[in-house]
Amino acid sequence: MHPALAKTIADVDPEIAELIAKEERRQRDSIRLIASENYVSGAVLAATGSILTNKYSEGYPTKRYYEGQQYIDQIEQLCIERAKALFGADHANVQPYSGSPANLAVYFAFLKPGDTVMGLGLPAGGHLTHGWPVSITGSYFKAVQYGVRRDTHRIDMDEVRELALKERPKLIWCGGTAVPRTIEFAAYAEIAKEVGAILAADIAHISGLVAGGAHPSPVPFADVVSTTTHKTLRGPRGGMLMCKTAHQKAIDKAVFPGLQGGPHNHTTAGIAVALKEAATETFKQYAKQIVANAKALAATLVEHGFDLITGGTDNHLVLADLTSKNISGKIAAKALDAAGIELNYNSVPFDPRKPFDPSGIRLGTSSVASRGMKEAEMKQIGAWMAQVVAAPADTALHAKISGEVREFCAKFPAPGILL
Ligand code: DSN
Repeated sequence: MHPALAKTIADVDPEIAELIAKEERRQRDSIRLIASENYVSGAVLAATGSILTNKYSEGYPTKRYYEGQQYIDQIEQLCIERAKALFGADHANVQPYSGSPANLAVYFAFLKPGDTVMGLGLPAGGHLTHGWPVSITGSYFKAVQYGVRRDTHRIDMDEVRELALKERPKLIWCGGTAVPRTIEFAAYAEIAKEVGAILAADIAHISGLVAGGAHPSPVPFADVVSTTTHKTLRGPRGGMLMCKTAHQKAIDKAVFPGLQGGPHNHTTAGIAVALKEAATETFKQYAKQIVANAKALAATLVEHGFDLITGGTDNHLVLADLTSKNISGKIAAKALDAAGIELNYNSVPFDPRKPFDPSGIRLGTSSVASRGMKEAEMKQIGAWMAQVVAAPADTALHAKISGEVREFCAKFPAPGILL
C-alpha cells in the first residue's frame, strides 16, 4: 500500500492497519498458487481505493436515478467500451458485484423458477451457480448436471448432447472452476442451437487468457458470456456480462433493477483500468506465460509422481489427485501453506471423499506469472511441493522451506505491493 495511505489508516485504526500490513507481507512472502487469485497492478489498486466509493449511481450511463453523474457516466461508459473492444462483444454490462450475481442475472434474464438449466456438476469442475443443489440455482430451477468421462476426466460432448436432447434445458452453462482443458465453445453452441437453449459461457477463470489470446474466445458462440474480473484478467473483485445485442435489454434489466442496487463505481474504475492493461501486448505475453508456467508446473509435478486430472493442462489450472500419495487434499494444502505455498484443497472427479476433506489440490499460475516467474521457477516450486507432500507432519521442514520461499519471492516483486 502507498505509505501515505497506510499512515492514514494507521492514524485512525491501528488494529486494521496492522492486519492489512501483515496480510500484505504474507502476500509478498508466499507463493500464491490459488487458481482464482492474482495481484492487481498499483493503478488498479489505486482506482479501487478511490473516492468513487462515495457515489451512488443506480441505473446506467445517462439514465440514472441520482444526480452528480458527470464523471461516473464517463467512467462506466469507458469501461463498457473497453470490455466490448477487448472481447469483441456486442454489449457489456460491467455492474455485477461478482461472478455469482452475474450468473444469477443470467437466470433472471432468461428463466422462470422451475425451468430447466444444465451445467457441469461441481465435483466435475463446474461452479455452484451452474445448478448445484445447495445453490439457489439448483433449488429454484430444475437443474441437470453433466460430468466428465471416468476414463479421461474430460467432458464428453456426445454425453452433453444426449443429456440436452433428453432434458431440453432452457439454459446451458459451459465453463467452470476446475477445468484444466480447453472449453469447446463451438460444440456447446451447436448443442444449444439444436435444443433451443440459451448458451452461457462462464469464463471467470480464463477471461484473462481469452483476452490475451491464450484460450479460444466464446464470444462468437455464446449468447451470454459471464466473468469475474479478478482472476486471470487481473482486475479488482467484480463481475461482467457480455452478450449479443438481441439480449442486451434482458441482461441489463436483470442486473439492475432485477438483482442489484447501485454499481460499485470504484470497482468499475478498477475494471476499466484492468481492461486497458489487458489490451496491451505485454498482457498478451503475460497470458501466454501463465499457460507456459502451468504446463511447466504440471510436467514437474508429474516427474515427482503426482497424478494430474487429465494428465496435464491447456490453461492456467492444474488439478492433482493425491490418492496415490496417501494424503488428503486438505492435509496437503495446510502443510503447503505452512511452507509458504498457498493453494486450495479441491474435489476431483468421482471423488470418494467429502468436499470439506477431498482427494485433490487445485493450483493456478496467474499470480506467479504476475510476479515474473517463469518455467525455471515452476520447477523449483514443484520440487518444494513434492517435499512437503511427502512429509506433511514435518514442521521443521515446512519452516525451512517457508524461509527459502521468502527469499525466492523477494526476487520477484508482486505488482501493487510496495513493501
Ligand atoms: N471461488 C472461485 C474459485 O476459487 O474458483 C469460484 O467462485
